Amino acid sequence: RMRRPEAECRHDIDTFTPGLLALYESLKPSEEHRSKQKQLVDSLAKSVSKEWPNAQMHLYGSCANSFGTSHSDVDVCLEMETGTQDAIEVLVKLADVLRTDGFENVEAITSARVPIVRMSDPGSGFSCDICINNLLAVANTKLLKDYAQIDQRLLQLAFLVKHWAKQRGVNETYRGTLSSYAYVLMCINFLQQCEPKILPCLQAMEPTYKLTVDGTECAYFDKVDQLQGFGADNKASVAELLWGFFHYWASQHHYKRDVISVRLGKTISKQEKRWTTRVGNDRHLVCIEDPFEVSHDLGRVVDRQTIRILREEMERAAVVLQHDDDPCVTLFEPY
Ligand code: 3AT
Ligand code: MG
Repeated sequence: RMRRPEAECRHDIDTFTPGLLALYESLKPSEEHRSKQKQLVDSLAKSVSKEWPNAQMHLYGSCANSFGTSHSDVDVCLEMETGTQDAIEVLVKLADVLRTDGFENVEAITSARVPIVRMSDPGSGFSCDICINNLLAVANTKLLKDYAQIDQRLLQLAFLVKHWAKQRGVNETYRGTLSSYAYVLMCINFLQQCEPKILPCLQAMEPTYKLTVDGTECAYFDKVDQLQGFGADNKASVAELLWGFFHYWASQHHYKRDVISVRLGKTISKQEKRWTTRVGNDRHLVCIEDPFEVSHDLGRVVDRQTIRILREEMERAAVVLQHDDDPCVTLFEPY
């Protein structure tokens, strides 16, 4: 059993900031990566417009929310009238069109919560997921992107956390751990709650952006250029924040009682959300409220066994940052 992390971080924690920032820089996608991504999107747009001239293409996920690394896939949403056809029929047709146009490994995955076509681009080798009319994902992509523009420490923290999660094998929803999207929301919520606050709560402010998707209203303050310097009173370094993040999830978060809510910029009780009993497969052991689809718990994939793995990893990370001689290496060691 490992030592429990202490409440205060070590006094020399800042000496690790340069190493962590160098790692962050190395994770950011290169210009070449971006231009290849753009080529993929352009050739996809060509294929789609032949069959569906009125379809609009949106990028979502990490290729558009600014949290993408050079290993991220490309997520595309097609907005279109499907008439009497349902989305599944359209996806099957789309898969045919893409195969004919030379895309590789084309596969319609129709049983998923969000049905998609998955394929890879022979030019770049990138993997690409295409969904239809999933405009909530387009809205939450913009929300994340807007948060990222307020304080650069969010991007730095989230890249490091995503990298840690991938290296440690806790970024796999099909195995009961958390999605990249969930980790970014955890980072935002952490920075909304630290003292002094590093991020505001955009959904609690006067809305300047409004979009209604299938009856769900997505509204928030999106004039983020007016919020530059919001977190300037908090001088915490990236190393300190990274430790704080893991320390929070290792030993401060009240898993039994609380739900983290980016929408409200704080935690709320499970009771309030009626997430106290298991309904179907939703166990609500780690509760992360989707900012727009508020009945959706992004932690619902976590079960009794994977919550233990997750918490042990959080604890390991906090201990490594607290006691290890070379935490920038040890923290990200493959599991
Ligand atoms: P990677 O860099 O690809 O790991 P990502 O942000 O693209 O990170 P995903 O590919 O897992 O993450 O998801 C793509 C987008 O789909 C992110 C978010 O806009 C949306 N999304 C993912 N999971 C959910 C979910 N459970 N509920 C609502 N939206 C989701
Ligand atoms: Mg992605």
